[in-house]
Amino acid sequence: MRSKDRLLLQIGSATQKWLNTRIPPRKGLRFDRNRVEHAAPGVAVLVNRHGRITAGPFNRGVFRVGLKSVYGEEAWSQHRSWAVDPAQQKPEGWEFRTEDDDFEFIYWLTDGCQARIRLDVTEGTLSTRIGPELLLAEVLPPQTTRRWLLVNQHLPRAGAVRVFGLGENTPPMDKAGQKVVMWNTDDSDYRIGDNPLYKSLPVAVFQYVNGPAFGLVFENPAYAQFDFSADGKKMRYSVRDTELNYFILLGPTLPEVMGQLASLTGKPAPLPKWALGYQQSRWSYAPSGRVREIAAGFRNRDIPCDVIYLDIGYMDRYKCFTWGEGFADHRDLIRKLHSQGFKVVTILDPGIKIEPGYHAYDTGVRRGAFVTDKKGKNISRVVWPGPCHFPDFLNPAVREWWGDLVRAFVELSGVDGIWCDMNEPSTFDLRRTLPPGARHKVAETVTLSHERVHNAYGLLMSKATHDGLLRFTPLPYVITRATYLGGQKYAATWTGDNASTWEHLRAGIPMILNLGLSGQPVTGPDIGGFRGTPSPELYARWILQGALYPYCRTHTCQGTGDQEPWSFGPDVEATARRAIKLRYRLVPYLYSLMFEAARTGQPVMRPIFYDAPSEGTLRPDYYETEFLLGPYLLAAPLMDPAPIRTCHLPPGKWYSWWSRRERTGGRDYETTFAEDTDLPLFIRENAVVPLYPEPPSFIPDHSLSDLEIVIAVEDRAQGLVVEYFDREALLAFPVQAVTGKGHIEVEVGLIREGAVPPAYRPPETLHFLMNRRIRRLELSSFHEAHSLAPDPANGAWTRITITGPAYPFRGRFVPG
Ligand code: MIG
Repeated sequence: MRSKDRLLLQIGSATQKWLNTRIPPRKGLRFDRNRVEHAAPGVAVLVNRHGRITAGPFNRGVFRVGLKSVYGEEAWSQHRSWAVDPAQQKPEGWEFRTEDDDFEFIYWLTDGCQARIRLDVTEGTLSTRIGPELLLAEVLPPQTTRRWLLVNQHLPRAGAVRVFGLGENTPPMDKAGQKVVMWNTDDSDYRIGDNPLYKSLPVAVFQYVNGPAFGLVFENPAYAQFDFSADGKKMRYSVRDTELNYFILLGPTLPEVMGQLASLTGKPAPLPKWALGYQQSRWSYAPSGRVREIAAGFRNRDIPCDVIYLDIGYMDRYKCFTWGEGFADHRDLIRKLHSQGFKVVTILDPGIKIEPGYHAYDTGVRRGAFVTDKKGKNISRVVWPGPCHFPDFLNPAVREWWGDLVRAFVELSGVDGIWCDMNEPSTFDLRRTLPPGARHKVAETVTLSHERVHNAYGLLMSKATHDGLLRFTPLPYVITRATYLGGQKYAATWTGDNASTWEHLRAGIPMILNLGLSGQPVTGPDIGGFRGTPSPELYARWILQGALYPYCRTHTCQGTGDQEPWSFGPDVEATARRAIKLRYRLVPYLYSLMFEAARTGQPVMRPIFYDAPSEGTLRPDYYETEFLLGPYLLAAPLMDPAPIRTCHLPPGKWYSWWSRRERTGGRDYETTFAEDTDLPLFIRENAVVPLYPEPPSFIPDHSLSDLEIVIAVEDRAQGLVVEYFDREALLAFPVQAVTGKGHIEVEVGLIREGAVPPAYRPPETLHFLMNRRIRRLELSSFHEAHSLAPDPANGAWTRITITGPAYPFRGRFVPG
């Protein structure tokens, strides 16, 4: 970038910060001297001079606190919650006690410990004990000013604690000592350390070293700020509004915190299986002939790819729901790409060009679909198409209108999914978003100012898009840049305009991990970086680790060099092919992880301390540069051009993916090039990892005839191989291998629920790869044939093939 442009950008973003960021007051009026208005096992309501406190269990392991001051405008909570589904409120499993003047809510945690949340009536403060230990306490009553609510939390429990989550943020991953702002912002030149960015996920996850984990979730879409003390033990949350719901997620482990978060804000939407494939994008592939070339490039070079993105260049002068001159043949283009096994995803921005005669504009004006000023006049701001109006996604009727536009567009063109961009919302002026006083109509007679709902705008654009597609396809595919608490119900996300630098490569893993811990399981950065052109070494390293990201897409800005896997010479092309083929081998495993995310809210990519929060795993040098893919794989990618690094393996036994050599966990290792190749990857003991035996060039929508299952049994290996699922239907194999006296008992069952497409047949042939020398098989279920042979990569492992029907399967593997 030229230095003049850079300077302008810097001035612009400083002005934007000045106009949009707020300094919260240090103190306000205390919500103390309360009177009990209502007290029952489900909820206690306290009132004081300045407002009211509502406290009670939300559901299993989740406690809710509502604060509402008497100041300020109309309450949104009376009308809607955009993040939390009140239908999920089932205060089961809680007991209620009153003692003196105080109330106590009691919950038994899964580890047998008792959690007690005590509400001090007079002070209006809460304290949470786990067993005898005080875990969390409010140091002061909640406070209010005419514009703000303030909550101060203190963690009195001894021991070191780290603070994770908090949505989209650059390293360091641990937010202790930091200020984190929630205000969706299009910072198109973001640096490491900058915040706020595009998304607001006010979820703080506390993890003690060798101790419990718990979470705090703050529900309010206005401007908010978290301030953490250097030791992570004091936290202040300030929100520029006069109402707030916050929630305590009791844990006491990280996987349970994630389950509680999903029960509170919703389960991630199942995505179509092809969303797990490699995706290719640039701003912009145009005209359509260029898109055909790119598609052919993948197939001719034997590099697997599932999705090609069309950025704003496909539109007629950037008008949503139109096709420009270069894409007059778009229906033919999309038909052709489909025939080659590609899916096509097109971008949509919220801004609708002001142009009478343009259908989206005309119908929008007629329906009163746009955000207005106080006088009811549609607000105009410049974005790519020129002056635009902005759909009021807060209004359910407008979401319906937008959903109709999306559905019609997709139906006519054959497009497979929608990419929502610029939905912070972003505008081309100094403020770079809508004015604080703009009005949103949240119900027939109620409007709210933009500044109170700003962070929900992108979420509701993705919801409108998702719901529109849902009328057309059972498994919508939406990816969004801006989102808010609960966004996982509608869309996958990416981390916006990163840069083609080593620093940004290193930010990728921590960003995905914290987004995952904030409830967003399918995310990833632009591989290779958006701003600028990566060096061949940088792209090679990036595609190697990127091949294992939950969301795997290369994308770049306009005006940069080519950024396809083959753009960096034959060596990098070969590396990219190998990396992407590894991903395609892993698709059955990734699909099972997506299922787990959709059912229980577990992130696809997890920090190495996820189920072992030890001193060894809770060191930033390791947890920011390594990751678990689901429960069973650990990657320790090379983060710079050097071919060797040190990594830490959590306790237990591990095997190198490539050499299958055994490693003992709970230790640091040097990865040696020859043994680990350029992507150090490890399998955990007791793993069950399903694979495609041969990587396909795109993900088929049926199962393949063969499936490979890696079983690294120590005493009991368990897993679920998910072949097919959507919202209602499931076809899966539970796999179990248990070591007995002189043999290993192996079982593969079959689960079928709901209407699995009739053409969907489970694989005929199963290949097991087991971490033992196996001499013979004793099979107690019927099969046509079986064979066994030492694994060519490592003779201590055995390959076993069972031919049709491969399930249900039961047998003994006899080692020797
Ligand atoms: O003002 O559509 O983050 O991925 O290529 C820039 C053009 C708008 C920002 C997105 C980026 C996309 C670009 N967009």
